[in-house]
Amino acid sequence: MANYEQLAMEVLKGKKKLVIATVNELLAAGEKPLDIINKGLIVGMSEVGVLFSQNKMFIPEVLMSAKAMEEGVNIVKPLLQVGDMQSAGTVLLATVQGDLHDIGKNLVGIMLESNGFTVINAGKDVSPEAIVTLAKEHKPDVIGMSAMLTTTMLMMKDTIELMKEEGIRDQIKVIIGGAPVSTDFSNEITADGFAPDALSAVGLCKRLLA
Ligand code: B12
Repeated sequence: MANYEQLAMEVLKGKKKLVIATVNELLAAGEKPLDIINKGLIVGMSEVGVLFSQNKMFIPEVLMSAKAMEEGVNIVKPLLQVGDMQSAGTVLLATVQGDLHDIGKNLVGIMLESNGFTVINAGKDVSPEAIVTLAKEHKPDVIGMSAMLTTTMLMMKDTIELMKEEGIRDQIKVIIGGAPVSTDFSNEITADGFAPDALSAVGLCKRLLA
């Protein structure tokens, strides 16, 4: 019988095919899609983070884990979506310029979508200019920026400054997330809020749009 520990271990070891098989087994056994993400896939990826910081795992292995995680997420993602429910709001998500980390940001997107938000995922390495252009085009209620590097988190500030210059800051809430950022940093750069994980990101968006 497949279980969550096994799934986490398969993500950690970057075993794409096994992850796919285990996710399917868990679904067949009636496990909830959200639990598969939170109790299995994320647990494995968090352990990757720990081992990577201790130099016990290296980039090629991390990429294999990331790929395995993505395959698992791709299976459960369609099952999370809420059909024709009226949109709770539109969120434009982007990983900031210079930053290629997108796993966490994509999870935030999935969680928002499964809670009725419309998500425009602008991808990774997105410049302040590109974010502002997309914002003018799609008129989102919220812009969510992700950064995982201490060197790229300042791009969030640049983006907010550009939004002010272009006159769109007042109409759009800005939230931030990612390992190096915090509520203090959010206040410092005059964002509207920080959330430490995908689930709290949903709560934050709901509060800001209430
Ligand atoms: C996977 C990974 C990679 C992968 C990324 C693959 C991908 N497609 O994303 C690869 C191998 C490409 C990579 C590359 C690099 N990485 Co890297 N990477 C990681 C690692 C191990 C895991 C990140 C991850 O996916 N975590 C799992 C997800 C689920 O968690 P999360 O990202 O934190 O997201 C959650 C929250 O933060 C929040 N959240 C995230 N975004 C947002 C956005 C909003 C709006 C909100 C509200 C919330 C929110 O919700 C998410 C879900 O709950 C971290 C270690 C760590 N401890 O984080 C290092 C880490 C981030 N990387 C690091 C480094 C140094 C690098 C490299 C420079 C390495 C190198 N020498 O080349 C490059 C940089 C590449 C670049 N230009 O971006 C450092 C950063 C150090 C620093 N302080 O700046 C870390 C912390 C590792 C370490 N301890 O040294 N990396």
